[in-house]
Amino acid sequence: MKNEYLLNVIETVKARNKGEDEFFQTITEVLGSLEPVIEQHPEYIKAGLIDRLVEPERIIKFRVPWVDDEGNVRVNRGYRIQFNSAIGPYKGGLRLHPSVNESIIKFLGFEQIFKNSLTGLPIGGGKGGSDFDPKGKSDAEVMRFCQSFMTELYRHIGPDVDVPAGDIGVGAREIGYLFGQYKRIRGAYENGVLTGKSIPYGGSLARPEATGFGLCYFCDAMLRANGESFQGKKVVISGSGNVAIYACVKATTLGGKVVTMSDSNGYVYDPEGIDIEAVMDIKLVKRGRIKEYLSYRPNAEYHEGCKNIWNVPCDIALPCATQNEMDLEGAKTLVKNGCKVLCEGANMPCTPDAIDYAMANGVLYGPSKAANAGGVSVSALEMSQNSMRYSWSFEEVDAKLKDIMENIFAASAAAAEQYGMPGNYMAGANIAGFQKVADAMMAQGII
Ligand code: NDP
Ligand code: 2IT
Repeated sequence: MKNEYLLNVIETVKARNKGEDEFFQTITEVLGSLEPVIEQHPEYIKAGLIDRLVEPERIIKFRVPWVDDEGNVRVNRGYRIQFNSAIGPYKGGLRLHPSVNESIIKFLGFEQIFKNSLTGLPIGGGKGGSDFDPKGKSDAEVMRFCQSFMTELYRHIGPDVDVPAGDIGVGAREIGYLFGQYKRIRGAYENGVLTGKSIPYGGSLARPEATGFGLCYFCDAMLRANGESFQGKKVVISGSGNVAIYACVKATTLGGKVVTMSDSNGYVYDPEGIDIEAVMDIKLVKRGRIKEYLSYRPNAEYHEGCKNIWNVPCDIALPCATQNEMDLEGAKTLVKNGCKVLCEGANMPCTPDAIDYAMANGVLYGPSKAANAGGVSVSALEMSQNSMRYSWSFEEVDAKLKDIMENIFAASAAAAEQYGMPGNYMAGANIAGFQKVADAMMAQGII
C-alpha cells in the first residue's frame, strides 16, 4: 500500500489498539482493498471518513456475575461493541467462547459493518459476547449466565437501537433465555430486539439454515460465473456447528459430496459422504463431540487435532469453524491437492498469507463478509417480520435469501471489475460494502 492517508490511519489503529492482532488483521485487509477508492475520492480524506470508520462508536464492557450449580460465584466479562450505525441500528451476533476478548469482538464488529451493508438491508454493524464457556455447563447455569448478561446489556439495546443474535456458542436456547430476561426488565413485548429466536415467539423460518444455505448459494453463484457447479464435487467442511451443518445439507442438495466435519478436538473423514442426520443428532440433540460419529458410521475415520483437515483432498473447501483456522500451510496443501474453490463460512477463517496464496494459484476465493452474510440477512428479515407482526413461509424466506446472496456475489464481482481487479471478490466485497456506508456517513456530517 502506498496511500499516505491510509498508512497513517493504519499506524494510528495499531498504536491505539495494542496487541489486538485480529482487529489489526481485518483493518489491514479492508483498508488495503479501499486504496483505489480513496484515490478517486479526496473528499473522503477531508471528511476524515476512514479515521472515523476504524473507531467504534461505542465499546461497552461489563461484569457478568452468576452462580454455578454448586453455589460458587463466578464472574465473566461481557462486551458489546457498537461499531457503526450509518445505515441502520447496530446488528450482529453474540459469541460465548473462552477465547473472547476485545480484539476478537472488534474484528467481528468491523467485518459486520461491510457484511451488513452488502446484504442491501438497513442494518449497521456491531458484535458482542463473553469469555463464558458454555461447554459442560448445565441448562440452568447457561440460563443464569444469560439472565445476568442481559441485566446489564438491556439498557444498551432495542429494536431500533442494537439487535444482537447468535454466533459461536449462542443458538436458540441462549437467545430464548436472553429474550425472557429482556422482556421482564423492559416490561414490553419488543421481540425485534433479538434475532435467531425460535418460532413460537417471533423467530423466522429458515434462520437456522440461513448462514450455511447462504454460503452455498454464494459459492454456487461464484462457481456458475466461472462455468462450474457443485455437481460431483468433493467438499471439505470444517466445524460441526450451526454454519457447518447447514452448509453440509445444502452442498449435498446441490450435488456435492461432503467428506469431512470437525470440532475443536479433531475431524472425521467419511469417504462415502457425511451422514448429516448423525452429525445433527450428536451436535444439536446430544451436544456431544464429533468423535462420536464413528459409532454411527464405523467405516469413517477420526483424526485428533483440526489443522490437518486441509490435507483431505477436495475440489471445494468451506471453512466453517473459527478465525484463522486455515494458515499458509493449509492453503498450500489444498492447492497441491487440486482444490479449486475456497469459500468462507466462518468469519475470517483464513490467514492473509493463506488467502494470497490461494488467489495467486487460481483458486476461486469467496470472502467471509460476502459468503456468510446469509445469516444476518435472514436476521434482518426476522426484524421485518417482527415489525409487521407477520411471518413468511420457509419457501418465501429461502427465496429471498437466495436472491440476496446472488446480489452480493454480483455486487462484489462488479466492484472488482470496476476497479480493475476482475475475479478478486475479496477486494470487490470490501469496496461494495464500503460504498453504501461511505455515502451514508458523508450525508450525515461529521459524527
Ligand atoms: P457454533 O457454536 O454452532 O459452532 C462452532 C463450531 O466451530 C463448532 O464445531 C466448534 O467446535 C468449532 N470451533 C469453535 N471454536 C473453535 C476453535 N477455536 N478451534 C476449532 N474449532 C472451533 O458456531 P457457528 O456455526 O454459529 O459459527 C461458526 C463460524 O461461523 C464462526 O466464525 C461465526 O462467527 C461464523 N458465523 C456464524 C453465523 C451464524 O449465523 N451463526 C453467521 C455468520 C458467520 P467445538 O464444539 O469443539 O467448540
Ligand atoms: O457473523 C454473523 O454475521 C453472525 N453471527 C450473525 C449475526 C446476526 O445478527 O444474525
